[in-house]
Amino acid sequence: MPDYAFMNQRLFEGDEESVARLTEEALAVGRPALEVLRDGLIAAMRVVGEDFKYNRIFVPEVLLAARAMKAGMAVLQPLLTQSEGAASAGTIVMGTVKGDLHDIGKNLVGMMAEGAGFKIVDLGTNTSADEFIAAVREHDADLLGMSALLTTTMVYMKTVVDAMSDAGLGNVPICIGGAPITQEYANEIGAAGYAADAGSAVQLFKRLTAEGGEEVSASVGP
Ligand code: B1M
Repeated sequence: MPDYAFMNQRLFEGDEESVARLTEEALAVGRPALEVLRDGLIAAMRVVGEDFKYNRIFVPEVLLAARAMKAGMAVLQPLLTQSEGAASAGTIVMGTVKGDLHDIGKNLVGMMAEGAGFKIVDLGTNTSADEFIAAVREHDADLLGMSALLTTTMVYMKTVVDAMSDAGLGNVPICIGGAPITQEYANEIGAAGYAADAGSAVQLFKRLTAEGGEEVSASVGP
């Protein structure tokens, strides 16, 4: 059994080489990728978030921890994105909204959705409504996914929902997520769905693309 507490500590300290190596070692002894992700990486990031909140650590330390988290995610990526089937489940345009640079959660959602057979068009961070709309049109997307981690940037999701509607793309289901997002907020801004984590986001995407955008939510899985 891998020593996840040790791995958490290395991530907390921003030791990306150790985190990558420990991730590889956990996989090598047969631990499932989702377990390594949940217990080795996400658990540590939760502590980083708490300590950041209470000013026990600051942006430079959080940046290092984020880099270490990404090093672990890079090791897991081939396993998480391994597609379940040959047929494409649909195309999803995804991005973090304007003003927001957080991308770890969005990347995780993208990887797991890719693993479920979706084609992901990742617009990265700081994405404007115009960029979302252009990408949805260009790729004839089946769904638009938005992520926001700040209470100051989540409000931009409504701007995008409204702009999509004004652009005649109101039929494309929009799914939102990120730490401050709730189902109530999704309802309020007219998004088709909300998911609390990457595992439930994939279930939600499957339902939304199959059902053509009914209002649903999900909150199970890693
Ligand atoms: Co920032 N940050 N940060 N930060 N940061 C938070 C979000 C914060 C909650 C920390 C805190 O105070 N406890 C706080 C926001 C407070 C608020 O708005 N109320 C905060 C702040 C204040 C800031 C700055 C303003 C700090 C500053 O400069 N003074 C600044 C803003 C920069 C900007 O964006 N303009 C900032 C900067 C940064 C770093 C750059 C240092 C770094 C980001 C690095 C990166 O992403 N490349 C960072 C980090 C790492 C965090 C915390 C610690 C961790 C976020 C993370 O990666 N979590 C975060 C604390 C927290 O969230 N509690 C914090 C792990 C990830 C797996 O979870 O992203 O929630 P998460 O994703 C989950 C779900 O939310 C969901 O599934 C994912 C996987 O399970 N999900 C979706 C996400 N997107 C989804 C989309 C979907 C569906 C589900 O559908 C499309």
